Amino acid sequence: MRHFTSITQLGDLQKAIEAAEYVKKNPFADQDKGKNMTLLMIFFNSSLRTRLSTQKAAMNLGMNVMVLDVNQGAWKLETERGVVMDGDKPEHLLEAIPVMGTCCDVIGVRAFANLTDRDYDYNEMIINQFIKYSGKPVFSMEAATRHPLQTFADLITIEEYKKVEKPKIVMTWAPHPKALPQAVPNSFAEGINMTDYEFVITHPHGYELDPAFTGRAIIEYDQKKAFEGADFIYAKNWSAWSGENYGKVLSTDRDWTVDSGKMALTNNAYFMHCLPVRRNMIVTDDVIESPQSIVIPQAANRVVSAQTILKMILSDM
Ligand code: AN0
Ligand code: CP
Repeated sequence: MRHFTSITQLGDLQKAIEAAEYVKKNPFADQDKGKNMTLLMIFFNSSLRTRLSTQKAAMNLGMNVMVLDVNQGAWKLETERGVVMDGDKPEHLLEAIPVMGTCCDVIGVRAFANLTDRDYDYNEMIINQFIKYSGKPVFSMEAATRHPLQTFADLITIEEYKKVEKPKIVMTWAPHPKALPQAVPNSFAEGINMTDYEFVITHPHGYELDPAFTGRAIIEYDQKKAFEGADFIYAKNWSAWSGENYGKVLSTDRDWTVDSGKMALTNNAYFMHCLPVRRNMIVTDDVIESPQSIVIPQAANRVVSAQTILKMILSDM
């Protein structure tokens, strides 16, 4: 694998999960693999987990790591071609990217959707330019439409906790005060669609996701009905994807918050969230603190996810 921008690039998911299990048991088995190799992590947006887990993963593989926060310390970057650069951005991505490529061997990029122009976001303009102009393997640390390192960690976690062959997975929209991208739910849906698990997505009307990602998922507008018999509840907020409403917050209705009453409808489901999570908006304190909440082991699997992917990239260089 040269670039990693979508979970579907893993091909054989079962094999990838086995590779992850090996990495989890033997975190320092490949200390020489990344020797004299440098990972450059580029952040256009904030991060706690992705930053720490990807850096830790690279260190476990013996890599050197550099982190660049584009909006703090680096020159502000223009991303549009053809713009007369008389504003506040002194450098263009088209020079910055090849220069970044000269300083490293592998590049990780975090560049969220701007949520104003759907075509621009869904064409993945930023990460695709890194792929085109850096000359190096590039992987996504959450791009405009997907967050595959998160999805891989989610799938590893479900594999570890599932009690039946084909668990019922329910992804539920939950309220949030700010407009968030669709990257995490898109990517999670893409990942679950690679399995034969039962898959239900529940959200208020108007929050339909791109069917290219939701695929075979059953869409259920009644959240309580969706929760019945669930083995895993995967909560996430996202902004609207459809048409004119793209990127908008249509509802902050706390009737959609995941609480213990709704969890009682499930098959004693595990509660998952990619974090960061807003308590008592997305999920109540008691649910996230309950023994059924696996958000911390889920986050811990981010190191395993990143290390497995980096190892695959290094193996193919
Ligand atoms: C981001 C999002 O929803 O895409 C990152 C999640 C990993 N969340 C926030 O900005 C709160
Ligand atoms: N889940 C996740 O990617 O978290 P960060 O935004 O903190 O990296």
